[in-house]
Amino acid sequence: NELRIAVVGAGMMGADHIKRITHRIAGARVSAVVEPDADRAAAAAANAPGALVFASVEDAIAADALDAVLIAVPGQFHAPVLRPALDAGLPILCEKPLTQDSASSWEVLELEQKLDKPHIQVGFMRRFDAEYQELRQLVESGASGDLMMVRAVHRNPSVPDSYTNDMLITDSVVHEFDVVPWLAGSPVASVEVKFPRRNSHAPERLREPILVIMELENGVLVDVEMNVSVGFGYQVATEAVFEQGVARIGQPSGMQRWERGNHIVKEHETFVTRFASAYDAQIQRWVDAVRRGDLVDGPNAWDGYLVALSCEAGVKAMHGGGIVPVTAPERPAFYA
Ligand code: ISE
Repeated sequence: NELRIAVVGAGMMGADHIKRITHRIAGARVSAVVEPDADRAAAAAANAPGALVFASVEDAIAADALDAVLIAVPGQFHAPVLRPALDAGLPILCEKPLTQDSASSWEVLELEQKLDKPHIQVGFMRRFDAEYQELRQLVESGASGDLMMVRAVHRNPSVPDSYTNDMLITDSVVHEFDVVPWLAGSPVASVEVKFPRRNSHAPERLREPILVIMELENGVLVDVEMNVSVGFGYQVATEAVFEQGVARIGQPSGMQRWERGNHIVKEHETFVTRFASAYDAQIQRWVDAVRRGDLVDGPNAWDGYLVALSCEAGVKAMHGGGIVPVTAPERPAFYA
């Protein structure tokens, strides 16, 4: 009983997931590629032997061409795919963010709660990165004392033309809004945004880099350097400051060269390679969970909703809102 997955969206992430499922994931195959752009669809489907191509998820559902859905269209198009997939009672892996604002995320939660149990896993893949997992274990063990501060850097060489200023928060810092509370075992209490000097190499529409300061409910203070025009490579690194120690993850670990008076370490250039094994682990565990009937093994739609609240606070803070509190309603028992 191989799981038949429909991949919705054949852009960079969708195409990467199609190859991953075809070549590296056990127990599943891509049975449908849902993509209105015919050229893109054909190029992606070439990596998925036997997959059918559909222009909409509704068409794929009507043709009974799938057992589960992987949503990899841009964030603002998630809700229109989530609704029919939930109506059909399908297990879903939805790339981040869940939806583009907390009101639409809440509507998704309401729809999901009509089902017998959570059906949506959200693609916050950093939780599946081996070093992040090791750091979380260190926090939980207390071996270095209590965690006091988290210093995070999130650097992209460049961003596509479709990347807007608010996406610094909603498309990029969105990852820290999920992974840091998960690491520290405490939700975000407030968000503030500061502006260093602007990078003159940034596209004109972007006011970046930005420094995002989050305070967690347990008092841990977090600073995130969000910087998307660095040119030299892709870096996601974290330093965790404990009472009796410091831990660092995400340091460059590629080939080292000594040459003409320099020591060079190869750096990643894209998240596709930096997080390749995290994506592999995420999809494999999701596939295994769906085949067992558990449907979710990782961050769920409630986590996605909490992140949407933090993103809203972050966008408000970035637009001059000062220190913006994040307040969440009580978690429904459905997500316990
Ligand atoms: C992109 O959408 C991602 O999810 C990457 O992980 C992140 O580093 C990048 O800034 C986003 O635009």
